[in-house]
Amino acid sequence: MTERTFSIIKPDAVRQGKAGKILARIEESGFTILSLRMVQMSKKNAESFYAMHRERPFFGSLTDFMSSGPAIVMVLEKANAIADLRKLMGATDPAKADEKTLRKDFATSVEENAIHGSDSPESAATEIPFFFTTLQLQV
Ligand code: FUP
Repeated sequence: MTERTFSIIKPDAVRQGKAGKILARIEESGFTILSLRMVQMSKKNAESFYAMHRERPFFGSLTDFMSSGPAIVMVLEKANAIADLRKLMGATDPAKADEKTLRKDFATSVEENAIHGSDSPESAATEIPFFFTTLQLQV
């Protein structure tokens, strides 16, 4: 069944000029880019996006980082998109990520880890409309 997921190429990867290579790997893995744009989140935007982590010790640092520069937000489509993107991304900590995953190849630390991908259908269903309107998803 075709499925949609939400992804962010994070500010570290955009700053380091890795966005093109990451997008190419995503496309080569069979995802269709349904909608995409560059956005610089405010600290408040990042705090609402990561609200589920607000009690965690890294929340302040994570939201500073996520609002530190432009990111690329996108909606991707393919069969099994949510699980397959998580597989392509690799573990949260790049030191633990498998070979040939995006985080192994492009992330620098557990915080500056290059890419976000929805972790469940429920997350995708809230994350997609956080950034994209229905109109922006009509292709
Ligand atoms: P993931 O789903 O792999 O992005 O990981 P989590 O949802 O567990 O964490 C969300 C983001 O918080 C990670 F992408 C990076 C950040 N984070 C830290 O900065 N430090 C940690 O110890 C864990 C996560």
